[in-house]
Order: sequence, then C-alpha cells, then structure tokens
Amino acid sequence: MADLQRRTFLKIAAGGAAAAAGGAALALRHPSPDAPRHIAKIPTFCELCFWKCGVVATVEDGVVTRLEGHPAHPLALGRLCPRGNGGTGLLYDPDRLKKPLIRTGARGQERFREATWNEALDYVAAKMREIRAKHGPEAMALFTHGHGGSFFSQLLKAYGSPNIAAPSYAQCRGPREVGFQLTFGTGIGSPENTDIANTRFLVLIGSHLGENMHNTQVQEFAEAIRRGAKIVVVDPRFSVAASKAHWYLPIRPGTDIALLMAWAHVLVYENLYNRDFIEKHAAGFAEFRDAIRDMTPDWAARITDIDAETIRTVAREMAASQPSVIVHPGRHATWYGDDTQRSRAIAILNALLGSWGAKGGFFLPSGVEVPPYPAPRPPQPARGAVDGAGTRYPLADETLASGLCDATLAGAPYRARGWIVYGTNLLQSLPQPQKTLEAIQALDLLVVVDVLPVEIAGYADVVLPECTYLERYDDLHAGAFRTPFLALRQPVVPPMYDSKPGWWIARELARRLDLEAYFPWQHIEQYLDQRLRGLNLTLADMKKRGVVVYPAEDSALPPDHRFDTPSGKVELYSKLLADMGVDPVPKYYPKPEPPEGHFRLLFGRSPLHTFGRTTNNRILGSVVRENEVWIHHQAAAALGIRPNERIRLVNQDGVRSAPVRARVTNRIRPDCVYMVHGFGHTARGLRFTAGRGAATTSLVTRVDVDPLMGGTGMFNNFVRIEKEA
Ligand SMILES: Nc1nc2c(c(=O)[nH]1)N[C@H]1C(S)=C(S)[C@@H](COP(=O)(O)OP(=O)(O)OC[C@H]3O[C@@H](n4cnc5c(=O)[nH]c(N)nc54)[C@H](O)[C@@H]3O)O[C@H]1N2
Ligand SMILES: Nc1nc2c(c(=O)[nH]1)N[C@H]1C(S)=C(S)[C@@H](COP(=O)(O)OP(=O)(O)OC[C@H]3O[C@@H](n4cnc5c(=O)[nH]c(N)nc54)[C@H](O)[C@@H]3O)O[C@H]1N2
Ligand code: SF4
Ligand SMILES: [Mo]
Repeated sequence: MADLQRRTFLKIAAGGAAAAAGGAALALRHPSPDAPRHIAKIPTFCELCFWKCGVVATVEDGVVTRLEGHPAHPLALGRLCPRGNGGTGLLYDPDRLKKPLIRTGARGQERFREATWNEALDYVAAKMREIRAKHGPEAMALFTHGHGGSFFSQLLKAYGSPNIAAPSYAQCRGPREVGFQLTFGTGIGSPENTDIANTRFLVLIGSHLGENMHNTQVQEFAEAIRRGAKIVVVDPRFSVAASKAHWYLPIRPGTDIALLMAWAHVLVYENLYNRDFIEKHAAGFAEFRDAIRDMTPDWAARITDIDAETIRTVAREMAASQPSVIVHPGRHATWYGDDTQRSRAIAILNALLGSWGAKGGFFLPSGVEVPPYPAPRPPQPARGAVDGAGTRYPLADETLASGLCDATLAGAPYRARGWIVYGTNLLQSLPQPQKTLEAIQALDLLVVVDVLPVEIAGYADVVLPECTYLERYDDLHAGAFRTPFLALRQPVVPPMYDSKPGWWIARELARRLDLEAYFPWQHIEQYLDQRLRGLNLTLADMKKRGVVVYPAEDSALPPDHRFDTPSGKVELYSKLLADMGVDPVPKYYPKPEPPEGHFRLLFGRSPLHTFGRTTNNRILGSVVRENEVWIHHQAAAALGIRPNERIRLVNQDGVRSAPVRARVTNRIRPDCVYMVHGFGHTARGLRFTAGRGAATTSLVTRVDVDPLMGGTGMFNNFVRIEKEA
C-alpha cells in the first residue's frame, strides 16, 4: 500500500493517471465493437470530491469513455486526480439508485418498494406540509454536502427553515476557519489560498498531501518538491508527504500547540520574526511575547517528544525562508477539541513569518460575482437554528451538522421533525453514529437524496435517486482562487434509469409546497442562461468552453490594509477571546492518554478514495479494495500479530470493528494505530464494497467538542486489538 500510495502520488505529479482508469471504464461498458460513429468532447466539472476540477469528458456513441483534466480550468491544469479519472465507475455503477423508493420495512431494514416520481414527491410534500402546519417550518432540517445541494438549500430557505448544515464544517474545516478569522479576520476557504507552487518552505501539520489528493494542491506540492523547497512534516505517522520531507517530526498526538508555540518562541525571542509585517499589520505583539515567555523549546520537547534542538533548528530555517513560508492550515481540523486554538497557533506563526499576502505564502484570492436570478427573498424564519452556532458555540459561523443531530435528540431548543439528507452519508460522516441512529428513529420524516444505496438511505422513508454529476446541470461554480473563474457543470450524457437532477427534484418539491415563486424558471437552462447573461456570457457559449478565467486582481497587501478583526490588525493576542474568558494566546493542555493495552485511533485518506463515497466504484475499488490498520511492528510483535492477519479493534466503550487486515510497519508511533476512513460499509445494496474493511466512525464514540465553535474532535478514541479467530 505504501508503494502504491507513492506511485499514485508520483502519477498525479506526472499527469499520467488517466490511461489506466479510462481503460477500466472502457472494459466496463464498451460502446460498440466497431469504430465509434460519434465522438464528442464535453467540458464539465468533477464531483468525486469537493475540489471541483474542470473535466473534459469523451463520449463515444453515448458512452463516456474517458475523463481528463480541463486544460483551462485553474483547479485542474489539464489533469485530474485518480479519483476524478475514475468517475465513470460511479456513472456505470450497477448498484446505483435507479428508481424512487418508499420504505416498507422498519427504518434500517433496507426494505422498500419502487414508486413513481409523482408518488414519491407527493408523499414527501404531504409530510412537509404536515410538519409545517403542526410544528412550524423550522422543524425541517437539511443536511447537505456537495455542489448539487444548492437547490435544496434554496428550497429549505423558501420553506422557512434556518436549519441547513454540511458535515464539512463541524466535522472538518470549521476550527481552521475560526482560528484564522480570529487572527487575520478571514478564513481559509476552499480551495486553500496557499501558494505552495512558489513556496520555499512548507510545514505540514498532519496535512497528508499525496494521500489527501486535492488535485492542484498535490500538483503544487510536486512542483515545490521539484524546485527544492524545504519540507517539514509533523505527523505521528510517516505519511506519503513525510517521505518527501527534510524534517519528519513524529509528534506525540495532540501536542501540536506546544510545538507551534515553541516555534513562535524561537522566532520572537531570537528576534527572527518578520518585524516589518508585524509592525505594519499586527496588534498585541507585546502581550503575545509575554504570554509565550515560558513556552520554550525545552518545555515543548518534554511534551511533544521532539527534541529541543530540532525545534530550534526548524524555527531558524523557517525564519530564513520568510516570507515565502507556509505553515499549512490543514483542512480536516477536528482532532482533539482544542482545534480552533491549534489553528490560531498556526495562523499566528504565519503572521510572525509575514507569509500572509506574500509570494510563496498565502495569496489573497480573488473571485467573481454572478448576479443572482431574480426571485423573491425567502421569509425570515420565526425561530433561530437549533444547532447551537452563535449560542452554545459562540464563534461558530456556519450551522453545525452535529448540532442539528443533537437538537433532534434532545428536542431542545426545539425538535427537528424532518430531515432531508442530500449527498452526505450521515452514518459515516457524523461521529457517535449511535446518536445519529437514535435521532433518526425520532423523526417523522427522513428523505435521502443520493446516487447510491448507502447506509443512511437504508433508514429513509423516501429515497430519491439523483443522477450523477456527469448526467446533470448544477448551479454555476464561481471560484475564488489566484485567478477568479466561472465553471459550468453540464450533462455529458442523459440521466440513466429513472434518476433525476437535484434542481428538478428541489423544484418539483417547491411546486408541491406552493413555493414555486422561489423557483421562477421552468428549466435550469433558462436559469443558467439568465445568470450568465449578467456577465455577458451565454449558456450556449459556456457549454462549449466549460470555464471562463478572469484576470487576477492585484493581490499585494497594502501597507494600511484593514483586517476584518476587532482591532483592524492581525491579532496575535485576542482581546475578543480574553473578554470571553478564553485564552487570548493559544495554550497547550494535556490530552487523555491511551489506557493500558490501548492505542490511539487516528485516521486519514486513501489517495484512491473520497471517504466512503468511492469505495463501491469498481474502477477505484479494484485498486484499493479495503483499508488496513497500521500497527507499529513492536506493538504487533508484543501482541503476536503477523502482517496481513485479520484483527478487530475494540474501543474504550466496547465497540468492536469489523475484521480488518493488520499492516505491520515502522511508519507509525507505537502508541497509535491508523486507518483510512470510508470503508466498512454495511449497506447491502453496495454489493462491491459492503463487508470490506472496517469503518472508523463506529469507533468514534467519544468526541471532544471545541467549546468555541462546536467542532467534533475525533482523535481521543482508544482501541485494543483482538485477533480474529
Ligand atoms: N469518522 C470520521 N468521520 C468523518 C471524517 C473522518 O475522517 N472520519 N471526515 C470528516 C470530513 S473531513 C468530511 S468533509 C465529512 C464528509 O462527509 P460526507 O460528505 O457525508 O462523505 P460521505 O460519507 O462519503 O458521503 C457522501 C455521500 O454523497 C453521495 N453522493 C455522491 N455523489 C452524489 C451526487 O452527485 N448527488 C447526491 N445526491 N449524492 C451524492 C455518496 O453516495 C455518499 O452517500 O465527513 C467527516 N466525518
Ligand atoms: N484522496 C482523498 N483526498 C481528500 C479527501 C478524501 O476523502 N480522499 N478528503 C478531502 C477532505 S474533505 C479533507 S477535509 C482533507 C483531509 O485531509 P487533511 O487535511 O490532510 O487532514 P486529516 O485527514 O485529518 O489528516 C490526517 C493526518 O493527520 C495525522 N495526525 C493525527 N493526529 C495528529 C496530531 O496530533 N498531530 C499531527 N501533526 N498530525 C496528526 C494523521 O496521522 C494523518 O496523517 O482531505 C481532502 N482530500
Ligand atoms: S481532486 Fe480529484 S476527485 Fe476531487 S474534484 Fe479534482 S479530480 Fe475530482
Ligand atoms: Mo473534509
């Protein structure tokens, strides 16, 4: 697997991944034995993950035979990652949802009957009317992830609910956004504004680029390596990125704040920080300097297991490359519950190095505004959202998916009665799945809109089969990156089976709920064309081009720049936090340690998969079919575990995983085990992947919730290892 990962990493770097995946697609569904009569090249953008790379699809006699990177798309630069190349494995997945389904068995039994769209939509609309009448429109919630969810958000807003959440906030990048907002007055966003291509020094705190396969980021990482940029990888596990690093620091898990603040200590007390940037742009330097007085490398060495001399050396090297340095903010930041403070420590370090707005640091992205389609303003909901953002979790600025689930269970501040779940498999993406299941059992209505019969669909009252991204239009993608761009998703083939695009499903529900006024167009083509005309473009033109790239704005930071923080400056010391009774400068607090005989469970990504959404893809799944548990060889020897042996993990609450293969390695600290997230499916309809590997989510029975923004820290779970008989 290590070798495979390395090869995959190099493949994207060389841009040669297309052939293998494309060939497999052909084998799956060859159009005709003779030479094809009609070949079309149609631009669109990818949805195998959330990076949204531009794609050019080759369609031969109505069959998609090849997916390649769009040469003009700034997030693709002519290449796709292996997952994107394998997108036809989703389109032609024989297990796809094919018809609307209405539940006939108990929730979770996966027993359904097929229905017509009319019947299924009438059913959902009737229930939604009932909920609105009895409990108010706020009692409906939407969970959504992915570009196609926008029309469902529009539907819920029109209906009058504020309860709209994605797991990509409280289970992913939320703490990072808040940590950077507190410091620079702005979050990082997606795609990240890291100028990796031009950096001289890249510090990766867990961010496992090369396994975390966000296309352009990995291309830029390869470019940085080629140019000889210095790379530091801080990770309890020797990741693919670690194999490219000048310094690999196998940190004791959960102690990064100590390391980051010790680096800050060296920069400040050895006078190596970027004086010019700090004097021009920062506030609170004196308070900050005082607060970190005792956070020395020697202090941090005792906490992190990284020796003090290495901490000093790396800090000095970092300083020597400033401002062309990136201490990478990461993306999946919900680890230990103090994640906003860790992200803030990362932000502060970047400020000390003057990397914000610098070449090879963080660029200031520029975007494009697309005029909205004229429509009535949605009603103001009578009640606020139930999730706790802005109340229980004061600094959360997006809705918390976990908070919606908690409120459904608790019935407070009021109970959500119905969920629409679009493109998120909540039973894998929310921690503490037992809680999710209990919340589901308390619902009056559960509607799942998906492309595959995933776990959450097995609990739905109604399952609505969406067509895949290759078979539909979605809303425009107005990207903010180095250059602003506008991209179109369009169908490259018509929908297969009885599946329908999200825009159509949402609009049909709106019609049945007397909310048609909020969707004042008949077909999405009309909607898209009108919006494009606001930018002097037409749909016909965009269908040919796929993407329009605009010139970048001047991205230099003016000397008098006003940051969107309370002081208007970069805040090294946060008075806002102090006033809340919270550490104004990040501090390290100890984490729980694994009990005797237990290991800390860590997880991450496979380069060939996106969570659990690609594991049933025959193209990708035949390369990486199951996950394995990384165990240090000494720990394995002590337990008598041989390489490839089947084991089970049992967590601190007695939850037992499915059987999974052991990967005995010296590439992980002896106190941790690691696996890739997304395997261990139990849904029967996922015939290819069900029963392969083990799920991480079921073992995440403990969460450490970030008190500032409600992120669910998942890395304080401990497992012991059982040999499988
Ligand atoms: N235990 C654990 N939990 C995690 C994580 C982890 O590493 N471990 N990672 C967290 C992170 S970083 C994130 S961002 C979230 C991600 O969480 P999710 O986005 O919920 O990820 P998936 O579980 O893969 O669910 C994606 C669902 O979308 C469906 N889908 C795919 N394409 C389409 C489409 O075009 N239309 C529709 N309607 N559906 C589609 C798939 O079939 C699948 O059911 O999970 C978080 N939760
Ligand atoms: N191929 C692929 N790429 C993806 C995705 C995918 O599903 N598949 N998902 C995308 C999404 S939505 C996200 S959010 C990102 C997630 O990717 P990243 O932002 O890179 O985040 P994580 O998955 O949390 O990172 C996991 C790494 O952190 C290490 N780690 C664990 N504990 C600690 C610690 O205490 N300190 C340090 N320094 N390191 C630690 C783990 O060993 C592991 O190597 O990936 C994106 N890219
Ligand atoms: S990074 Fe890969 S999977 Fe994600 S959008 Fe780009 S090509 Fe698709
Ligand atoms: Mo994520």
